[in-house]
Amino acid sequence: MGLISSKQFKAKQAQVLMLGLDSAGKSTLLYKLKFNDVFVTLPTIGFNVEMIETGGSITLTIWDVGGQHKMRSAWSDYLENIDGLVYVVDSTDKKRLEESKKELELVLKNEKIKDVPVVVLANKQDLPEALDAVEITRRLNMKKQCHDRNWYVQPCCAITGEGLSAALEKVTSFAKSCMKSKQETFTIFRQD
Ligand code: G3D
Ligand code: MG
Repeated sequence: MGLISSKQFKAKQAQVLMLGLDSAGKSTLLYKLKFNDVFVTLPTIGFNVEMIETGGSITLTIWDVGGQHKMRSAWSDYLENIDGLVYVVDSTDKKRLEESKKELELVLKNEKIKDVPVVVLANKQDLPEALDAVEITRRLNMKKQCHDRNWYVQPCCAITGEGLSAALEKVTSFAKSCMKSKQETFTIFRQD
């Protein structure tokens, strides 16, 4: 028997994990999504979590986990039973894009999130030096890294909210199909 009970499958709650290097804009994004407002953020020690209504049939529980170097070893503790990964990059931070790519690579290697869809948020598009979604896709080597799962790169700005409704739509539709395929696997599992 699997570890996940059938009761959990019935709940219309998707668990979404938000990762990315420190200062990418994760906490700003979370609060913009939740309150449609911009707050002064402090470096996140541990995690923030908010429930976001999508206006549809599911609610997203979004976990924003601190991205400072010392926090990254804890990322794998949050990978259990998630329905979507949101990976945030600061599109202006060209120096750290390689580091960001390596961290994503490490996360994607983890068996716990095999098949889990990924939405990359190419944040800080309000700044003139921001790389566009095509360039972020290339620098993160998304086609290769995510060849075995659903993925999408959405340009956005956490301050103005631009791109966030499209991002939310994508995360929601990916999370729904992830939950559905878990449900199907579980049903087959029970019939055996
Ligand atoms: P983190 O949670 O990923 O560590 P934060 O990142 O949400 O704390 O944001 C880090 C800094 O980036 C904050 O500025 C925040 O205001 C800024 N930021 C986040 N998103 C955007 C964006 O889309 N555009 C711009 N221009 N800035 C953004 P401070 O100055 O407080 O460090
Ligand atoms: Mg933070």
